[in-house]
Amino acid sequence: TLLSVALAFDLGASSGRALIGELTDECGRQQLRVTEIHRFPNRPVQVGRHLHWDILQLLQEVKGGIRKAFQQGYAVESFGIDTWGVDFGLLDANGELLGNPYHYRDPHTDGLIAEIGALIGKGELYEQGGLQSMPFNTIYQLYAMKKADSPQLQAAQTLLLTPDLLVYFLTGCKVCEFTMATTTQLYMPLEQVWNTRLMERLDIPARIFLEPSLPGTLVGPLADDVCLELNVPKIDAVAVGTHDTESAVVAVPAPPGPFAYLVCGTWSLLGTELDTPIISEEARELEFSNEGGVGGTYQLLKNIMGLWILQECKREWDERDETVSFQELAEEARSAAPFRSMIDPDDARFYGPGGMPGKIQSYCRETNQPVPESKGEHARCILESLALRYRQALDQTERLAGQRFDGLHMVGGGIQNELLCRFTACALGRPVWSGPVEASAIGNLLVQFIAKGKCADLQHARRLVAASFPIDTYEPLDDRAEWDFAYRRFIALTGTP
Ligand code: LFR
Repeated sequence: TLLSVALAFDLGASSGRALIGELTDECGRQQLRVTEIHRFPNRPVQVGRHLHWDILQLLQEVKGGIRKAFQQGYAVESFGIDTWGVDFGLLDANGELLGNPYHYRDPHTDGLIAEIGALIGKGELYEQGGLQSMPFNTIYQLYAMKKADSPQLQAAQTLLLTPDLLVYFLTGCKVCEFTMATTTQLYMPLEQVWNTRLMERLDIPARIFLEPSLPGTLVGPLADDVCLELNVPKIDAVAVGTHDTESAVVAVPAPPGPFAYLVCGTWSLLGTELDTPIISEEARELEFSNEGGVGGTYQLLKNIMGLWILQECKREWDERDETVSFQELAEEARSAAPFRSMIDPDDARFYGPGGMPGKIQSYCRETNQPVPESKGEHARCILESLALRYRQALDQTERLAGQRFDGLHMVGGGIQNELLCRFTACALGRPVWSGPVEASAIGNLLVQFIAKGKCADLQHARRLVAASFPIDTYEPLDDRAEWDFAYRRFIALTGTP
């Protein structure tokens, strides 16, 4: 029997998708069945000096997904939207969008980590926000606008983070979902309030921030004009764990008890789930984030540059008309020589778009290593370096949380790269359990089911994931000594054990 049907939109930095989730019960055995009904590219647009999201196109695709769900006969009861963190739109006093939202890789935040760090004090910033200072954090974006005397910021009445903005366009209801709020670096996770004093000191208007709503909050029904336009009934929007990373963590099929995970996509988020933030001296030195999660959790995690580096290489090669698929890249990496050269994936040069193969070459040249020439050598260098970085981040997570983990759960689109999963198991010397791929969309659906009382809690949700999706296990191979040796080289290169 069919217990409930929900619709999830998961928007990533390069594509978005809509998935139907059907919660079923066969003789007391509950399962979640998901079907992808819509997928679309997310193409940022450069306008003058700025890089923007095409927010109206994204809205159009979300509307298209809602229409398709009903056209295909699904009796959808609710929908939820999750996206990447930190980005936002500003509304004026009439509730209209002011300008096109900036893309988090817009260079207008260059240099602002140092500037705000000097103004406020790095220690104080960390003690209050509990976040790794990343150039894209909302705080730096708003400060960039303030420094540019942005008329938009002056006119702004309300700030809506991307998922909340899309939900607002569809329902007319304004909320600020909690997990996204905690990515701004303007929220205080220990006190659980906005950091209005910090806003004042930076001249960021406190009036634009709404009181956060917890994941699972019912936002409101689709607006009448949207129902008319799409010819669909008035289904409810649920504020899920609207930050994609937090939705993905909901879908980690871990049994009860502490576990370590890696959400693997454009970014790699590696960490563990806790009840309270850890804002210690050591956490600050290692720059770990405490992000608000679903169900009263905090996620202690490290943000690592991730498959972005490989995606950018591929984009460059495709543009040079040397088109290559991720599959082919993995094949070529497999046959390239092991441990020839390695990079620190978090070196700042890899953050911005463009020229990625050249950046890898210059990094290797500067660090007196053999310079990768072929595509396979580049890909091997990236994948091995990421695996080594994961080992380092897992060690650090264990130290901070005072836990030892038997293995690592990997979820998200990046796990389709089997070589990366295998390298990670080898680098860790521990098993990797991979799956599900569509973790964010699945977590999004599960929070909708929790909101409607169809699923009890996080533990129930994770049992459902384990019962519904295949999980692959990668065991480390017997090349331990080589990986240990490579790890020592990696530590010497990056300078932080
Ligand atoms: C992953 C993610 C990360 C966040 C980065 C930028 O998609 O949401 O958690 O740090 O994107 O928003």
